[in-house]
Amino acid sequence: RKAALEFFKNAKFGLFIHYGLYSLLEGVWQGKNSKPSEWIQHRGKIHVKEYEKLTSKFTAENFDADFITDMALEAGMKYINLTTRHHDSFCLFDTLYTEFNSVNSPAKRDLVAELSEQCQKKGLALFLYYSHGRDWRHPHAPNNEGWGGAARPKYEIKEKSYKYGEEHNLQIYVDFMKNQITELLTNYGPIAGIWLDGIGVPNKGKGNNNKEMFKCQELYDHIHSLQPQVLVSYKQGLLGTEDFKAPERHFKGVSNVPLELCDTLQPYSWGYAKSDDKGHKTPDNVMKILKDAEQKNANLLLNTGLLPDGSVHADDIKTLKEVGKRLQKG
Ligand code: FUL
Repeated sequence: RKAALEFFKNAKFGLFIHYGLYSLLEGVWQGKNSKPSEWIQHRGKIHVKEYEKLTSKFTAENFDADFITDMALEAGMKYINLTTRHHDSFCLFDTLYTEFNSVNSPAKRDLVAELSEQCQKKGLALFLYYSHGRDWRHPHAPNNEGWGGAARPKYEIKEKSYKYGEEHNLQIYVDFMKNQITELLTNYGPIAGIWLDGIGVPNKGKGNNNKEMFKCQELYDHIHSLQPQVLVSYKQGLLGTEDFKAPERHFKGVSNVPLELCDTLQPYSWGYAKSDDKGHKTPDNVMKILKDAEQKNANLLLNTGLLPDGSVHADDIKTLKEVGKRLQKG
């Protein structure tokens, strides 16, 4: 992992991609904007069966890994991080553990496979975002009771597909996540990093200790046993044994491990949002954020929210090209 860490410390700039079923709604549900847009199932209190209907519209016809990787290289980026499975639980890869995935949609495509192939071909490192703990579909994922109230959407009518009380068995969910992470580290060639985005903070009041309940250290060891070079992060650093920290945009302080800040080209959301259409970040904005990151000795993971059809927003393409030019000039 030493070489991987060296690479990461010098990488400086990576592309974050948010894409999933939520992208199809463009941040709007029943006339209301969801902030952020990728939280629309939660914000709009869309029940599991209703949300699932979006699968039939997931065609991803303009998702083009060749184009995306070229764009990242042109922008001077060294790596890409894709949301393989966000909080809504929809997977952009082929998996034995749920039918709720892109291969099973009209797209019939494994987007992780397509991206990994292009990354390998072009020498870009591939990081995989995986929502760890926050899951709005799996029956045994953390419920609001016991996990601070924001784990699941706050439905007015109880979601029937979730398990509650004695029937709820977190271990089933922990095993499910481990199995999927095993798939991600087995089927897609060399992976540079796993970016676990989770509930993270142990819920003091209720006595639930996520670190232990999610068996995080066991998972990290398992990841490293499958691919030793994989860099593991868990947002702010849950256990302190993560290889790097990824605390989002407004980080203050110092870190004892390599740091990665992430920000989004849209004004607010990570997933594509129509209401964010005006005001995407400009090359000037990005250059400033890059400079800030550099001053903090951090990489910048800059996000684009793909449009419903999987294509990149025109403003973001333009901005990234211009940033690449400016970086080359130095
Ligand atoms: C957060 C998520 O809840 C957001 O939706 C987004 O993915 C951001 C990068 O991380 O924790």
